Amino acid sequence: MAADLRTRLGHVELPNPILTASGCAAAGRELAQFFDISRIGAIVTKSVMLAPRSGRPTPRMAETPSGMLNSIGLQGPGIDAFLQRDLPWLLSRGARAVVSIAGGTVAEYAELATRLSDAAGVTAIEVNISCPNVEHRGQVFACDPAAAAEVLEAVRSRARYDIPVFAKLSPDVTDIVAVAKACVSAGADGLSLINTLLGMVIDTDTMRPVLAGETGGLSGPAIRPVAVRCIWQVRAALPGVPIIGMGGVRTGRDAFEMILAGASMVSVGTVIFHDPSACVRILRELDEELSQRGIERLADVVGLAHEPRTAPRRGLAGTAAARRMP
Ligand code: RRO
Repeated sequence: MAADLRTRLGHVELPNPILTASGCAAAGRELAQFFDISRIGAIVTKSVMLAPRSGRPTPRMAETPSGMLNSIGLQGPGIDAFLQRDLPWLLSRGARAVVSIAGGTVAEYAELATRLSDAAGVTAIEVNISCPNVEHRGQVFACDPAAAAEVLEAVRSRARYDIPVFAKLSPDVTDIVAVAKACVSAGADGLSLINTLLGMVIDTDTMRPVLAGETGGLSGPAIRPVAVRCIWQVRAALPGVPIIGMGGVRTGRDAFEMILAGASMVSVGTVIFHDPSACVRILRELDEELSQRGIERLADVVGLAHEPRTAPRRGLAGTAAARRMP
């Protein structure tokens, strides 16, 4: 690697900023046949709940222009099986594990945080308060700043002090900055931006919704500009708060765009379904994007797009990043 890609997940240092996106690689096992999963910054697991859950009925995936809809409905093995089987396996592979958690109540999130804190080897907790595929919108805690804060406060107070806690937010709100501020005030160490957008497809032959669950979460390149906008707005309002950016990243250049907007880590999701080794490819491409521009350290360009446009468009001369360079 030519550039220094180290980054910080709260107070934890990662060797590089490329992570999997929750829900797109289960607990990492499927990806291990394609690449060494310890090479990327971390595996972010599918959101785990207290109890095993079979999820929504099928069909639960639909292709859309430049994206896809999913209506999985939080399928998973539950925390006991995760702790007995999946976490030890991830650790045995030398991977860093960011564990995504989801619950139907504040108490469930708190219990999950306790269980994960009792286990060894959890790098961070991503608190998924924004799953679109739940029975009631009232369960989407990320749609209300006060509800979001309640969950984050409960998790932060139960999670071991050395485990960073990130809140995963929904773009389906009028003011994502208000939700972000509420989560950070409640103790979140960082923010994951963004979950999928609520969408729907109707089959014009059957004249019925394609998904059995009717609505689903829209992901893929179609949502990348929405993600970049959310990262930008939150970075502008909360410049010191680490952001994991995600939403339609397919290439190293896409990841670089999110970094310029303010993300210091980037999760890769939907592209994994047709390119299972996308994470390592994107890592290599990001390194090339930085090297081609003479950028030696990733940390120097996080949020760079917020600086006034005084510099040549390519390169760092005249920017704060350049002034920090030796
Ligand atoms: O399981 C899902 O249906 C799901 C979740 Br938990 C989520 O956070 N986002 C999404 O698009 N699907």
